[in-house]
Amino acid sequence: MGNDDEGGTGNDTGVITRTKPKLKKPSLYRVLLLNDDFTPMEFVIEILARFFQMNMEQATQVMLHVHQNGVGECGVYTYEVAETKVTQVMDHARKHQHPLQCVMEKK
Ligand code: TYC
Repeated sequence: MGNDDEGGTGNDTGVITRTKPKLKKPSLYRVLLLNDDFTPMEFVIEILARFFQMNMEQATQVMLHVHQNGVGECGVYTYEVAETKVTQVMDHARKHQHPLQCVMEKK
């Protein structure tokens, strides 16, 4: 009884009638920006617009949140996308010699 390959109807007919694919949802990761005393506000706004598709108003709000609270969320992504965002931000910041830090954390 209770064939795992049957659908969720509870009718144990022995007929395989899966309607619900057993797909695991991917884990999600927050990409966070950390405050520092040196990276210019305009540079952070530009990063948020360029790599996180924010408009100027959103980018300014998030930048100010990080400036005032020490940390803030840029977006939530699957592992590889989050990792790519972190790398893009860190590479861009280093290229311009700013100490900006970007990290990811599991939700
Ligand atoms: N604190 C910075 C300044 O006063 C601005 C800043 C905001 C830096 C957000 C980093 O993630 C950051 N110039």
